[in-house]
Amino acid sequence: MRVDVVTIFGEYLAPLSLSLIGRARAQGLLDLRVHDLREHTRDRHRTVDDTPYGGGAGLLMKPEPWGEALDAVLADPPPADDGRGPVLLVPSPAGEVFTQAAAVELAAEPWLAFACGRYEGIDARVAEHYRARGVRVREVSLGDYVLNGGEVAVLVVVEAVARLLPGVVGNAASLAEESHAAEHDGLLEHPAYTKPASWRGLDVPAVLSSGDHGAVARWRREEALRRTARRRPDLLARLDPARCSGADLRVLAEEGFAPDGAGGFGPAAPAVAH
Ligand code: 97T
Repeated sequence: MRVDVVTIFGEYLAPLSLSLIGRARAQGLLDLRVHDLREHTRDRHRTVDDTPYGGGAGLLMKPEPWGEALDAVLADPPPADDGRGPVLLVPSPAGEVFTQAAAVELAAEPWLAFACGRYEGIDARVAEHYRARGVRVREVSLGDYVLNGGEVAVLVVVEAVARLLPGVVGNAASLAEESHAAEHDGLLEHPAYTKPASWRGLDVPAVLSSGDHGAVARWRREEALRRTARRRPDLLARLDPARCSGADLRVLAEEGFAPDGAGGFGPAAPAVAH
């Protein structure tokens, strides 16, 4: 996979030379190229930002350096380009939330390009222009918090995508990854323990040493359901009641959830006293 990143802070991407991603690059599985946006300015001060039309605090990134930089990236396709060009990812707090499903989609692409905004973002005409030229532009957010710029989002997206590429983590691991969502119904993982059996007065739950594989599986399922209900109730909207046992329904009812009539679970209607 080819990945181009345009940024004014290339040093921020140094971690992409480490660990599994660094090895994938050394092995040629990932061809990651970092480009300095300022190389595409034409003024003496290499200006990349300016004040927003309509007023307001902060600075926006000017469109002209982005046009020059992204045109240069598009003009140098990898051999694997299928003619569709890259998916252009623009980290932004106003983007679609980046999920594992998006990582799986992007891992199937031969070419990704990232535009890292700083300050308050990039002049909106840049995304509009490349969309009009047929580039598949995706504005992506890591979640509901504020960063200083897109570079950390690039670290996250590249790691999530690259580890899905054949040979990066090891085939067994990537196959397990694919079955993971389906097997666990999109629930949070149950808690996990290793040795010693007792640590600082805390014991590993006895069922995990019982040798009763059925009991272990039921305990893990219950813990996953309770954790998800308490920490990520939004995920229960996508839990199929048809895939739930009577025991599952009882656990979810204890946590205050019932089938929502729309193929998932939602807060149970409070019981009314007669
Ligand atoms: O807050 C940001 C500023 C620039 C680029 C991206 C972000 C962001 O991405 N996910 C959350 C916030």
